[in-house]
Amino acid sequence: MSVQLTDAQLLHYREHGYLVLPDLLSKEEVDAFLECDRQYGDQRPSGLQNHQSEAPYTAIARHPNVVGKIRQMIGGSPRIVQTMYMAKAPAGGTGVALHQDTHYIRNEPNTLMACWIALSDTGPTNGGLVVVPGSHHDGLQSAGRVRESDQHADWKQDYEMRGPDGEQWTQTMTSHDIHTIGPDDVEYLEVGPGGGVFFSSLTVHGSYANQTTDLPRLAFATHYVREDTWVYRGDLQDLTPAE
Ligand SMILES: O=C(O)CCC(=O)C(=O)O
Repeated sequence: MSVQLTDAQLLHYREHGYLVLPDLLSKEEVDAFLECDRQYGDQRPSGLQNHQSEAPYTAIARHPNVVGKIRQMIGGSPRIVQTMYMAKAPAGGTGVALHQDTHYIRNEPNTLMACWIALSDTGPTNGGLVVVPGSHHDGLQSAGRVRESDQHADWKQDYEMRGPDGEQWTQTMTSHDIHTIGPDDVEYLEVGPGGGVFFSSLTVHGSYANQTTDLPRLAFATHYVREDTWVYRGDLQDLTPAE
């Protein structure tokens, strides 16, 4: 049975665009995921929809402590769009530059949101999550290319897109960086193992390089849309009910 969000927590999410909560996963659940990941070894599954076939991914993406809250925030029945396990190595493992998820995953109506869960201690020194509070109120912001390649992954990739009326096209996407945001606008979050951050797809967020010599930054993110949403990316159109 999941614990529901209080009115104050929902209000915080709506006003600031994110909400940090401890203990979404127990220590045993965190350890179980990491043990399965160790067993994958160099066969760790790639791709963005491992929740469809890999039990450890499904267990987090459909966890009742997460999904009950997503249902409240999203205002209806949630569908899983993608899952990502992100293990950022010490001594320079790079992060994701400041962005809004709607940039990468166009969807209509825009109901996309995320639950990002720490699987290790995470914070400013090892490349923990950063958010820009209140940024979701400003709509989709214009973005440029990555500025600091020692901090952030820089990539370019073609995606097949498909609209609701059957129209198809190829869209080239690059890693974004929102240049209008300065260091003082960014809030560095400290989240311990099992704790999580819920954030909307218009909330500017990202992470920096892991500057520690010995503290990997481990995190698992699931992105959800409400059931009435069209996702344009062809590789993400197979949506999985979250409950
Ligand atoms: O954890 C990170 O480095 C970035 C995560 C992120 O951008 C996301 O989950 O949408």
